[in-house]
Amino acid sequence: MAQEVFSICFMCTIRCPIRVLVENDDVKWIEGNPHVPGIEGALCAKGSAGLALLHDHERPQHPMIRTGPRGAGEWQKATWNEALDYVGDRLKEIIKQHGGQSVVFGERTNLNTHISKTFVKAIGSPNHFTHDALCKGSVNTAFRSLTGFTDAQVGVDYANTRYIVMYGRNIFEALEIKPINNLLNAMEKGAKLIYIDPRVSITATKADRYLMIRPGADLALNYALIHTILKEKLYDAPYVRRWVKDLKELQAFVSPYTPEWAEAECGIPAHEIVTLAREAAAAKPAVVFHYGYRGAHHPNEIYFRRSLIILNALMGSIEAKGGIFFKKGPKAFGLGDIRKYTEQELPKVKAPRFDGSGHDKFPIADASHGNPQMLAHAILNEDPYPIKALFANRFEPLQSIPDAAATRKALDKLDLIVAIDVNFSEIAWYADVILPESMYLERADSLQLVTGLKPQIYMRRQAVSPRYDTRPAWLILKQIAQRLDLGKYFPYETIEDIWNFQLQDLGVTIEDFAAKGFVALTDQTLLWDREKGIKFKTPSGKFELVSALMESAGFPSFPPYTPTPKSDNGAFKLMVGRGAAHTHMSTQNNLYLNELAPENFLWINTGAANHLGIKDGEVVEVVSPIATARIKAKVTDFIHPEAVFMLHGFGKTVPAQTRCYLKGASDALLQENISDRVGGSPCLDATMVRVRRPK
Ligand SMILES: Nc1nc2c(c(=O)[nH]1)N[C@H]1C(S)=C(S)[C@@H](COP(=O)(O)OP(=O)(O)OC[C@H]3O[C@@H](n4cnc5c(=O)[nH]c(N)nc54)[C@H](O)[C@@H]3O)O[C@H]1N2
Ligand SMILES: Nc1nc2c(c(=O)[nH]1)N[C@H]1C(S)=C(S)[C@@H](COP(=O)(O)OP(=O)(O)OC[C@H]3O[C@@H](n4cnc5c(=O)[nH]c(N)nc54)[C@H](O)[C@@H]3O)O[C@H]1N2
Ligand code: SF4
Ligand SMILES: [Mo]
Repeated sequence: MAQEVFSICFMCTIRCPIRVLVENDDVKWIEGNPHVPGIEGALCAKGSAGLALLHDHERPQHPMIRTGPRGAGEWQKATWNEALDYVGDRLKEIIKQHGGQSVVFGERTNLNTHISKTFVKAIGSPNHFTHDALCKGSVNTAFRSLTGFTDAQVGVDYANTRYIVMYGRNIFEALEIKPINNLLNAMEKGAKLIYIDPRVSITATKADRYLMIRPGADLALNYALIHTILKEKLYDAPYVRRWVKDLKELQAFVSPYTPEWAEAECGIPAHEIVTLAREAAAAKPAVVFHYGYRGAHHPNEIYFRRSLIILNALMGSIEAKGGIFFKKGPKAFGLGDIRKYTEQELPKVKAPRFDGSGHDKFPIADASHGNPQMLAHAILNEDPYPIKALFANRFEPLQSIPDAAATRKALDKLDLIVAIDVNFSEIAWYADVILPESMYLERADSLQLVTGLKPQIYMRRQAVSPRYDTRPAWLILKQIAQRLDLGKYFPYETIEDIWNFQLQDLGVTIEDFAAKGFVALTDQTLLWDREKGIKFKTPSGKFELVSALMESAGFPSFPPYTPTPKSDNGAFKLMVGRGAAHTHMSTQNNLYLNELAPENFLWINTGAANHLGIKDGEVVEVVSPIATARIKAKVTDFIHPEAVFMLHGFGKTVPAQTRCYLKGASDALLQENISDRVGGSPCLDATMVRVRRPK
């Protein structure tokens, strides 16, 4: 008889709840947790391919210590004691000679991040960073500048929306199951989806209206929308009067930005812009101008994200049913909070961060996440001090940070690189030590608090025993800390110890998760009172158009619009993104997913391709200011003539990953490392490239 285990998927960081059927310590079936509304059994292709990762012999099977030059693939198989001693000994030496700040620890935010942060503080380093700035740093700063909340504290009420506008938020490919199901239900009930992208993505094909925009010109469109909304008084007047500060300044600022002006800049006809403003206003406040994640990463990104959030405020949709809302945690319902190990008394760290986050280089970026795009600069220039060791835990600096060649060069300067990974990623292959983590079906992790209109807690339970000699990261970090005599900061032996600690203030027990895999902390939905109760966390307590946060750092809230330069003959904006079959750069070697999408292609407009003599399917060279790559062309009418597009995550160089080895091209190699210094994100869609037939 198969046994049912409720857990949490980790084929990507959306972390959908799953139900796993296990027989004889092997996984027979994975599906979405049927008890969770919005999930109800659904799983994406990547989630199903968790089975292939479990059984993959092309992943690290035991700890490994490098014996040859970095990246040469010469390894010595090690026991856990040998590998952990190796890391412990080197770390002790480095900290003694160069101080704790010389150690940088990067990870994709995960359920055990409170343990990683404890580890970094315990060794005396300020240098924990997450992927966040690379993903949505400027969204985060934009929200803080206007509302005082981070983007992570904001959600979209897809289920009840009546009108949703997405700018490169390619939700049906760069997917999240629950939001998609809720959105599809809303669309069945009549909600309208408007999609704006220089490329006809799958989401464009499902939209009620698709608008092809010039790459990088979304801000012009939004200023014209705001212009129209203010001029025609289409906004939610009582809401705006009550909550929105500095409307007059906004009005004066947008007055020159007419729909006709925007048409010339962004290519969307003026009458379409006016229609969009009027249609959205007719559905208010159940309207969403989606603030997005990744589409449209350009140097003006902070102002683009701000303009999107401002459109929501004008529609009165912030804290409205069918709009966007501030997520509520257990405290909002008068309950205790989930505990974290970072709450304990930890050594005080005086050194500034290595990346200038929240400091000189990115004064208003969120320093609790950092700015990983500064990694190569900090190492190569010893700015602000020498960096000697890097931990990459569930993070891939060689593919997730622009200008991979610079990153690789910087890594050569380090004394120690430790990779904690489930794959032979580029960084694992370049590391000194690989500490293989058990994959998610083989391990349990810290609990997940999902805040929202109804907060819930989810549990990742171990479904089967590890196939190979691997361990969970929460144990690996404790065992390294013990070798540095810092074990006292990790007061647990088992996952149950961690769970009991996390739950102690909540009146919930481990047993409560048995029936459905999660615990709902309330059955109430909480939206704040739109007349009296919205608790903006800005100095004024209002939605601040002129932002105290930005102005205090010397950044204007409304600088004049800078036009996007016209691409000349043969130069294109390189846009990147995700497809439904892969997670970033983690899954290209997965047996099932590799079959679905074995390589990436360069989308190029038919007219532009004809002009350059490029044929569909032919291998072309993409030349950026810093690198050249070869990739097959996909010649299509479905992309703007000023842009080319490729999927992120290909062009891998690790021979141990035989299925994806040298397939397609790596975007990180081609992208220049330019940042939006106000918002904090690198501009991943802003590199200009030329395309040519190979000589
Ligand atoms: N299958 C899958 N799903 C995922 C993930 C995954 O790895 N795989 N990752 C998750 C994560 S971490 C994230 S951040 C989200 C990302 O979710 P999205 O941000 O929706 O995803 P991207 O694939 O980056 O989509 C970028 C889109 O922006 C468009 N774009 C580029 N430049 C411009 C521009 O100037 N203007 C406009 N309007 N559009 C532009 C591109 O053509 C592309 O279609 O997806 C999440 N879901
Ligand atoms: N050039 C370029 N850079 C980008 C992007 C882009 O489109 N182009 N997108 C940006 C975005 S939106 C994001 S969110 C980030 C994502 O950046 P990353 O977080 O670096 O990417 P992921 O693919 O999510 O996974 C990183 C690593 O985690 C490993 N991994 C997977 N599962 C586990 C596990 O259970 N345990 C451990 N220890 N390791 C595991 C994978 O093998 C991989 O090496 O990249 C950003 N950077
Ligand atoms: S979106 Fe797919 S891969 Fe990501 S957590 Fe959900 S089921 Fe897993
Ligand atoms: Mo992301």
